Amino acid sequence: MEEQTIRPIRKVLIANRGEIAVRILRGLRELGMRSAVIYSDADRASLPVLLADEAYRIGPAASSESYLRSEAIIELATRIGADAIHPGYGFLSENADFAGQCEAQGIIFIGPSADAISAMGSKIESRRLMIDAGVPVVPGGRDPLPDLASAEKEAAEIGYPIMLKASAGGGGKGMRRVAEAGQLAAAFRDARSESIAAFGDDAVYIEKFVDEPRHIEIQILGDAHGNIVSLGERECSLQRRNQKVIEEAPSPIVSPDLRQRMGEAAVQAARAVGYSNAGTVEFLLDGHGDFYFLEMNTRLQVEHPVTEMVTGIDLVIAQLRVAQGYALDQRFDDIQPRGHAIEVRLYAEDPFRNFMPSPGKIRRLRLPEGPGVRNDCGVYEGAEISIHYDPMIAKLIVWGEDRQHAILRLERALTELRIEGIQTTTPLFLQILRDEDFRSGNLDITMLDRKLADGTWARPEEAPFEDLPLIAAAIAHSQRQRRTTSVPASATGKRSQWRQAARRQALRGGTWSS
Ligand code: MV4
Repeated sequence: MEEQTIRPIRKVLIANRGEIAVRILRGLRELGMRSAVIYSDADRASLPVLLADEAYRIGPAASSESYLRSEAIIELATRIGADAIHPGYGFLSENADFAGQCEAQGIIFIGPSADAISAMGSKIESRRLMIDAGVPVVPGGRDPLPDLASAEKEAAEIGYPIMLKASAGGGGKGMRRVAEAGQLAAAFRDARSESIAAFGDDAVYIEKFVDEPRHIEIQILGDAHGNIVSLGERECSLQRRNQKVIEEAPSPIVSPDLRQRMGEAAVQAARAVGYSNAGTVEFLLDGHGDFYFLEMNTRLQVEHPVTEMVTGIDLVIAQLRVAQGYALDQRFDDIQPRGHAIEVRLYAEDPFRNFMPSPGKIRRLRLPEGPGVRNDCGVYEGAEISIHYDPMIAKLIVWGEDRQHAILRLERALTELRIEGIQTTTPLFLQILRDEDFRSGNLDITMLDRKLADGTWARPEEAPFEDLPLIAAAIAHSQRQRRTTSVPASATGKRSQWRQAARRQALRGGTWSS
């Protein structure tokens, strides 16, 4: 057996906020490691600050003056004697300079090497690496397009429709679908200027357009000894503007054979950049069952819990172990999913008003419980949701024996959930779960936008409001106190009828019950 050089981690600085900071500190506590968090002024009274062993103010609310202050964060880690920094997702998690600076200062960056982050940060570079490693990529160009003439030539060879993509892109920025040759000139100009504006880089290349694909990603895990394993796929096709809404594992369409092949491709992809720690390889899967490398996310992802639920592996603990130098053991060989997990992301947004942000105070919070239910929640009742950060406040994850059971369980859990004071994406989930296409597993990346645009998923008819009786009682009470009127006896009887009806309705799931 290969000798292991172990660098013990005793204290970790969590350079993040919200639910992922809570998730990470839970893992730390289970391993007996001390947790320290940074917080901005907006997060002084946040849940991670309450739960962590230590908490340090890092700056004002704006991310650029707080969670993105890489130097201040590394200095703090050194000052408080943290052995490692966990970046979570977003913020500094995919910043190669930050990862490099941590290592240069003798602090373990809980993630891959700076070189691996940087190689996967460039789409053109990662595409080239994947082609050389034998990982299938979308048919298209290998180099940035120097001018319109070469774009026209390449596009004609590949065949329309094509996609123009910014090498520095991600999240769809600098991306243009081009249906025919006549549209290329304008699209080329737009993609370039968008990429310059967003990334200070005008490198753009061409891919064949893949029509109505699914987004399927493979969770991988690598150690410091060159071992890399696949933990199976997640189905993430339900998203809107690169914001995922529901994720599940396994994918309803992926067979054991396809899982094996995608897993091997993902491991190849990770191997090509000497990957260690947790990472995700994103693929497009087309209608013929062909899959193509899209990009690699070099961090722990929001949707990691669905993989944890079906594999039984705690990814944060695995991250902490491999970051210390421990090798992946036989437990990680040939992992197969057991049962089915679904995650919904609770955003403080109104899903039926173009996902308008809904900041404010959480006046009431009741989280679902019971068999197979997991809440990864970053807030508490009474907390303020500010406009400064990502609007995702919590994730609800369920596990079931199979997909149908998971759907029923999620419906059950959602009827227990109450969040008041802000709008959330919850009412949308109930509609999705009752959709025939969703239930049959017939998903693609255009589905969410399509069903919102055509009104299939729309604001439901006003349900008999569960709190109506309580409000009526409160009004009656205040009127009694002011000795203006008294409540007639008949109203009391009515009130309890309303309450019973509302309760029944709530238990059945409001007006959407079928
Ligand atoms: C594509 C594509 C179709 N064909 N590339 C969107 C974000 C970026 N990461 C890649 N994206 C896409 N690339 C080709 N050649 C369709 C998308 C796409 C998409 C991909 C994954 C999940 C959701 C999506 C929504 C719209 C478009």
